[in-house]
Amino acid sequence: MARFPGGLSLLALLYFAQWASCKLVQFNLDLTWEDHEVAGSTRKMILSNGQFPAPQLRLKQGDEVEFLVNNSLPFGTTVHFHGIEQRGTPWSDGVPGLSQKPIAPGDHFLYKWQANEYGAYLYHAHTRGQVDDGLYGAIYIEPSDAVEKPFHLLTDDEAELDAILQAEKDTQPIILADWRRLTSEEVWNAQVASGLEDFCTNSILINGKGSEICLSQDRIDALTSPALKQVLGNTSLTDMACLPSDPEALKLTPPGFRRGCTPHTGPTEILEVDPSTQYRSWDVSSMASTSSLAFSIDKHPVYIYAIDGRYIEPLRVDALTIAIGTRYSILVKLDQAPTDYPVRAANNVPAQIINGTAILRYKTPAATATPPPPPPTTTPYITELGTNATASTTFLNESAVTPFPPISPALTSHKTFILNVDHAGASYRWTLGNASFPLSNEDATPLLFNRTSIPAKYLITTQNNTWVDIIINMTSSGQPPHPIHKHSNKYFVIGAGQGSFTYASVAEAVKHVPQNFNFVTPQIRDTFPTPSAAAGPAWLAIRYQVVNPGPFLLHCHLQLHLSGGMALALLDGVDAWPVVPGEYRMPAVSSS
Ligand SMILES: *[C@@H]1O[C@H](CO)[C@@H](O)[C@H](O)[C@H]1NC(C)=O
Ligand SMILES: *[C@@H]1O[C@H](CO)[C@@H](O)[C@H](O)[C@H]1NC(C)=O
Ligand SMILES: *[C@@H]1O[C@H](CO)[C@@H](O)[C@H](O)[C@H]1NC(C)=O
Ligand SMILES: *[C@@H]1O[C@H](CO)[C@@H](O)[C@H](O)[C@H]1NC(C)=O
Ligand SMILES: *[C@@H]1O[C@H](CO)[C@@H](O)[C@H](O)[C@H]1NC(C)=O
Ligand SMILES: *[C@@H]1O[C@H](CO)[C@@H](O)[C@H](O)[C@H]1NC(C)=O
Ligand SMILES: *[C@@H]1O[C@H](CO)[C@@H](O)[C@H](O)[C@H]1NC(C)=O
Ligand SMILES: *[C@@H]1O[C@H](CO)[C@@H](O)[C@H](O)[C@H]1NC(C)=O
Ligand SMILES: *[C@@H]1O[C@H](CO)[C@@H](O)[C@H](O)[C@H]1NC(C)=O
Ligand SMILES: [Cu+2]
Repeated sequence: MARFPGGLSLLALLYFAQWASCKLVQFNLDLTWEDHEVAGSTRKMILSNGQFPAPQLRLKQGDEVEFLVNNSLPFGTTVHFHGIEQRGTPWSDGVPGLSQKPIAPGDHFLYKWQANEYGAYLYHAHTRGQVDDGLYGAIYIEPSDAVEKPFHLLTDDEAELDAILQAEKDTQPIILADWRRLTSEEVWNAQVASGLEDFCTNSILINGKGSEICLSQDRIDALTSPALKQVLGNTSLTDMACLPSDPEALKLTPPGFRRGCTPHTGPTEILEVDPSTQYRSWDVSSMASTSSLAFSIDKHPVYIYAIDGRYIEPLRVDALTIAIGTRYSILVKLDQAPTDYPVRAANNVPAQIINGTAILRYKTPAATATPPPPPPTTTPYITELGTNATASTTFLNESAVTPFPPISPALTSHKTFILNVDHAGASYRWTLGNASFPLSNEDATPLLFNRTSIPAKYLITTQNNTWVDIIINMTSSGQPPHPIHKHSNKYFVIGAGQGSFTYASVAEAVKHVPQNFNFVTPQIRDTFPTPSAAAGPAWLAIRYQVVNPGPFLLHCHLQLHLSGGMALALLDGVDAWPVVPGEYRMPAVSSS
């Protein structure tokens, strides 16, 4: 097997000689648990082929993938391919208790799937909180030549179109994230001990790079909104600029849990661009644990042309919110003075004030040995709170997104599930539906092999080739937007609203609040944030067609909420349940 620098082992073979474009792509991921420095401080974390973030997987639509995970971690793990449909390969979805047993330490697992769809995806750990320990990387699937592109809606100038097409071909990932000095298990144990939820992090990372910045208490107080000050009463945000908590409970947690900022300087991501190419494309995604990140590049509005790996009618905005698990493919016009520009990511939920920056750097001709000009003092589009910094900043309005081409879902559905979301007993435990999905379900015999190995209250059962409505019903106030991720095929975002969802079905709701629904050009997503339920109840309605029998998880992608139980297993197409190939039966179900 060919070994490339960086430990990436990738071998591409012609799969069938007669299908020149249909290749077999082999990818090896060696996982190790090591001391590594991120954002200026060293902790134990997961490295993938010695790297963080994990190496990018680049494919062409139609490729067959063999992804070998070699687990040298001291604990079991799995890898999930976020947004990949796994059409006909539910055993490769990477969810313990649903599609496989955790890969034991020292063991390996071969995931095999086909890249049916084009666009920007991710892969990440899907066992316990391990995504927060650094196991995530980008996937890009170049569209097949038959896919129609929306760029003629931006320009009809042939040269400019060529530059855009080339930029798309050269697209690169920008993965936003947050990072803690505590490991995911330290966070989990502290939550269990204290009953508190740890929605605070130490730094915001852009492609794995960032610093831990400690603001002065004066600065924190100045940034605290009047509304929040009212709630805080005579207390203030902590030195990590986080909501404070019961001091007695906090004693049961280590420093770094909501308080205990210690400044550390780490590297800054430099995104170098060559202005002679006219355009650059990035797939901006978030693998944050808890932060909701507003994103912008000073002096460079962005043209969003795809979301969650599907084209849209391009939209020009100054800033957008990247919810956890979502991917926004953007074009940036390189028409500014050739110097450095801040790329900003700022948390926009009130639980914590935290941000990070990268640098967009115009490459200057190699011949000129002159030092780069000083960074310009540009006016940011967004503030440290992720809000508009000027009256004219335009933010992406998700309701204005039109898929390209638009697809209408069925106008009626066969089944409706209303899933209530609320706290469950402790502030770190959550419900989705009638129950709070326990982490112990990850140790069950995978549902793929036994559909009753997990109690029915944690499951939804559907028939193949039917249409299903799911209402995420946030029944209490004080909840942030929940980025709802569905495994396997995408769903249509047909409605959303503030207030109580008091209807029995979408059809009934449409009679009362038709303005809250869109059946003509709904977004087609695998991850979409619910409206904020900060001030009171709110709801999100999604509709999907069951086409791929198997057990697939539906969950909030805030890691704390997922570990805290905001998840349900969809037993899709129980009438056409898959027969698992022999190679996946063992050792997947060898124990228990
Ligand atoms: C897995 O990792 C171990 C330890 O690093 C190594 O000995 C083994 O060759 C690796 N296996 C594969 C299939 O890469
Ligand atoms: C802050 O308010 C709490 C209750 O609202 C009160 O018990 C406490 O004494 C106050 N502390 C100070 C320093 O005023
Ligand atoms: C956060 O944003 C402020 C203002 O936009 C900026 O000065 C600061 O450098 C940012 N912090 C980090 C860690 O990038
Ligand atoms: C942000 O936008 C709002 C609504 O358009 C506006 O009222 C506000 O003044 C803007 N903020 C700044 C700092 O300009
Ligand atoms: C968002 O877009 C929708 C649909 O175009 C429009 O009705 C709505 O007014 C927009 N919202 C804002 C805040 O601009
Ligand atoms: C929740 O419980 C109600 C009442 O027993 C039942 O009708 C509903 O189907 C349950 N929901 C789920 C998702 O299991
Ligand atoms: C499936 O799991 C349930 C619950 O653990 C168990 O009672 C049942 O015997 C299992 N079925 C098979 C076929 O193993
Ligand atoms: C949805 O939530 C509202 C509260 O916001 C509640 O009144 C309603 O009963 C819930 N719907 C169901 C089906 O539980
Ligand atoms: C499930 O339904 C889809 C959509 O009709 C169909 O394409 C697929 O073949 C069905 N799967 C099985 C296993 O019957
Ligand atoms: Cu959530």
